[in-house]
Amino acid sequence: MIRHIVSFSLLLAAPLMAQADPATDYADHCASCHGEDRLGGTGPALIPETLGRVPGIEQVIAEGRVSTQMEGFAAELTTESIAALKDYITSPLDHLPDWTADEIAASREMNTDYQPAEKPVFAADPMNITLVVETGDHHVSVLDGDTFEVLDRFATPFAVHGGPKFSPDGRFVFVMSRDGWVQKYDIWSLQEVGRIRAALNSRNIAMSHDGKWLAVANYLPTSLTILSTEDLAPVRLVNVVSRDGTPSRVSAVYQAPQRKSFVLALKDAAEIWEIATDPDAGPFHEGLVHSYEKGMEEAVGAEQGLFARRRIPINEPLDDFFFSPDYREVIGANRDGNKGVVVNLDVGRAIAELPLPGMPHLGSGITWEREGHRVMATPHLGEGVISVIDMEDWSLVKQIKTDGPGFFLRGHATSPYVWADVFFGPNKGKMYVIDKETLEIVKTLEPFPGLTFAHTEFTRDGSHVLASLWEDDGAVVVYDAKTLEEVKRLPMRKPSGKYNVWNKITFEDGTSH
Ligand code: DHE
Repeated sequence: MIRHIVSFSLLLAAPLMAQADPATDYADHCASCHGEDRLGGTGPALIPETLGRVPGIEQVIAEGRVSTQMEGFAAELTTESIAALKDYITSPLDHLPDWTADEIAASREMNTDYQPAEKPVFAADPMNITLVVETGDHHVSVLDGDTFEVLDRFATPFAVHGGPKFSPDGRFVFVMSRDGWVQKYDIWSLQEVGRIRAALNSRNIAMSHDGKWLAVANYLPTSLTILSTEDLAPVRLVNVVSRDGTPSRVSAVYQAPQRKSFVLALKDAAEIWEIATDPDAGPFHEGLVHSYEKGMEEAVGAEQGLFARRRIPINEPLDDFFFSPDYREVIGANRDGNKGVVVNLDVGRAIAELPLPGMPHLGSGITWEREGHRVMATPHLGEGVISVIDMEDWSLVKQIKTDGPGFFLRGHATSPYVWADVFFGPNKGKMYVIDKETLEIVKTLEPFPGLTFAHTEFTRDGSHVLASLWEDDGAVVVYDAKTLEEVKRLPMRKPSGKYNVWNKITFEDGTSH
């Protein structure tokens, strides 16, 4: 009889153990830190928009994350339950969540220990500071650009993405995470000033020409949040809806300093938006209105003053912008990733198309002078090629073949070379040094074959180049920009982007903006 009961209970237990219930597991084990709605709490949001780029999710659920409050659940959850939980948290939400102006304002946390220093608390050149984003454990290292000493290492919100943005004087930096958190850090004082959650899922940030406003481009909700850079207070929440009433995600927002505006790439609408960052000299000042073709005034609307918005209708949604140095023209990539469209922002319409198959990554584009012409170069995310384009007539000068698709490019006015990585595929350890005149690869560096070696940044004077060994036990490798020899290796936790204060605030040609 006893034997009978045991085998009966085993029969019952087998299907029960196989039956994973991720919603209950989520509520029991995850909700207290990550929010009942998966939109984040003390832990990051667990939604595909945030997790899409995070490798090894099942391992993190099972084993936790070192140096964080994320514990492992291998003892409580079966392998099947962990797999089901991973599917659950990487599935899209069944509704579009809101994040109201009040919720944004309530999320603001200012650092009460913050003491603004009167001058930098270090002897290093404050204009030659380079920040290294370490995605391995969500920190930023503050490097002295001359000695490469780490002056500070501060914790950031989870999953920082895009370039941090500096105040025009180079003193403050603003860092954004995919969860919509924006953090303000004082480089002189080496202290965090505060942070605010501008949205639930964001793309990037842009600083206004005068340093007063910071715009945050958002996917969730479909909005642009404008913050005061002074105290991070939200000053405007722009609901992004196309002319036909369709809400649109904002792919990215860009600073257009000469135009005194922000320019927005919209993911779901055939429009480019421009938002004035100056009450008197926005996109609608007299000179520009005169240059509109007949009929364009209607499309422009009558908005005036600070944050006035202008819509520029285009034929199809464009993403991933690159601007001419005078910010009159923007090149965007179409959704199919097979062409670049040049839009003149003054006249408000497309003026040229470029054959750029293989998903050009225009946001990483850089420019330089070559044989009396200004050229721009862009890597392609879908093809092992770098396209070089003449910016006067928008013709294709050359396609430089590489051993795999790359992500980032960097140059410097003082350097005869452009540095280009391979980011995808078996050759992701390769870094090319390309001659700006001949457009030939002059050297291929591969110090860690098979490991990702990507993204470069020059020091202020262009004498050194920093490259990332993009691995958990990674490093920033410093090269002499002339001899192309390695001079130093700094251990870092999965370093991604690096940003030199001077190169960024002076809009150095060789850096993407
Ligand atoms: Fe980025 C910049 C969009 C995936 C690391 N990335 C940018 C910018 C945009 C963008 C619009 C410019 C913002 C700025 O600096 O103001 N990135 C996208 C995508 O659409 C894409 C392809 C898919 C996505 O999931 O968003 C994408 N990006 C990635 C990654 O997978 C990378 C390699 C790792 C990560 O951290 O997510 C990555 N993106 C970066 C970095 C920059 C960046 C390091 C800043 C480069 C710079 O030098 O300025």
